[in-house]
Order: sequence, then structure tokens, then C-alpha cells
Amino acid sequence: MDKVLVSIAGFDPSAGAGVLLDMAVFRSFGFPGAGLLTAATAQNSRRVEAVRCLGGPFLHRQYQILVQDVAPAGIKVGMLGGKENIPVLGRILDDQRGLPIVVDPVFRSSSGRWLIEKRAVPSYLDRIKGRITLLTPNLDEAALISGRSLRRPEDMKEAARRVAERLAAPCLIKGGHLAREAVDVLYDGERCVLFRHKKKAKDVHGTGCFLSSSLLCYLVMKKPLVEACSLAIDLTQDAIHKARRLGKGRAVLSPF
Ligand code: PXL
Repeated sequence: MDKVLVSIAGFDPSAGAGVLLDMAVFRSFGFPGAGLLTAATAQNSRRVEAVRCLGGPFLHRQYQILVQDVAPAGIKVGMLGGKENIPVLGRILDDQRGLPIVVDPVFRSSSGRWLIEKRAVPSYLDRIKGRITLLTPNLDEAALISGRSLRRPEDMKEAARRVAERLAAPCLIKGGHLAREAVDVLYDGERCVLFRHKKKAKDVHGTGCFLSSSLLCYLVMKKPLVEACSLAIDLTQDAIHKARRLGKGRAVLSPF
């Protein structure tokens, strides 16, 4: 049977992020994908105008109907869209223990809008703790989880350790927005690995979704964690290079 990868994430009409982008990434690897929608957004390339959470019962229904039919081979979690979805996400992760599960903790859009209530973050972290393969926070998310401000790779190493401890899972912090250099830091439970790359010159939307969904593909392909991170980071850099501006704001990625 084909391996179906499942994205639990939001709807971005531009397909530049969320379930639509994740499906495109999964398919570019040759995996069929299925999306469970947490929330819909009204947004364009400049800003997120509104977020409507679809609610826990409906998310759970989507999940039940899907798994009556197909067995997920891996799960990616992106924007949750509201605290109502936290208990259901926990139940899904409990139900799918042992699968590769990559969580991108999308707390805010890059235009600054909160995509989950800030006060719900601790209960979100509690609910996913010990149930995931990898967490991929950006600098802001890692700062919020670890309680440290992150300016240099040294800060990122310490934060990656703290976040990994908090979640009982490896953590890859994306440092594309550091002041001087772009470096991502993985803490795999034993050691830190740094991945240095060029700072992106373009303003691109959806890079976090792209990275986490391609990471899931590599993990399902049984690549070891460090290699999966390295491959997914390179692929994302290449996609950023090829990103196109469709509107007046940020460019979108297309995994073709
Ligand atoms: O890039 C974060 C993100 C993820 N998923 C969806 C989004 C956004 C940001 O706008 O809309 C659906």
C-alpha cells in the first residue's frame, strides 16, 4: 500500500503555506498526501486578515473518517488555529504513536498575527510532549518556549537543548533571521549540530511549512535525523531561490 502522509494544518488561499503547500511537497517526493484542516485563513501576500478555527469536533471527525480508509505513514503538524484543536491533536498523536511526526509550532504569521492564542501555548506544549519525532520552531517560537532571547548561534544551542527537554523530543531551531548569519541548530537529544547557509535576500512566505513537510518526507524515507535535516534545509534553500512573487507582497514557494 502507498504511504499516505498527513498534514494537520491550516488553509492559505495562495497555497504558499499550510495544507496546500504540504500536499505539493509530499507529492513532489512521490508520496500521496491527505490534509486535515484545522482552520481557514483569509490572507494575501501582504497580510493575514482573518483566521477561522474549524473546531475540535470537526477536526476529530475529519481524522476518524480518514483513518477508517487509509493508514498514515507520517504526520506533519502546522498551524493549529485555535486552542479548541489542542485536545484533539493530542488524541491523534496518542493514536498514531511510533510514526514519524514533525511539528512546526506555528504561533504567529510573519506579518505578526497570532495564529494560536498566546496563553494556550503551554497547554499545547504539554499535549505534544513525548509524542513527536521533531519540533521545528523559528527564533521567536524557540524564544517563547525556552524563555531566552536568541541572538547568536550559542544562544540557539542552549535554547535547542531547553526546548528539547521541555518537549522530550529533538528540536531544530530555524535561524534564518539571525542578524549576521543564517544558521539552523539541531539538538538531537545528545549533541548540537549547526547547519549554516546563506541569508535569504528575498521575503518568502511558507518556508517553515516547506522545511517541515520535506523533513517528514525524508524521515519517512528512513533518513537518519541529521541527514534528513541537512537535506530538507538544502531543498528549502533551493526553493527559496526559485520562489516567485504572485502578488504585491511576499513571494511563494513552489516545490516543482
Ligand atoms: O507560515 C505560517 C503559516 C502556516 N499555515 C498557514 C498560514 C501561515 C501564515 O500565514 O496561513 C495556513
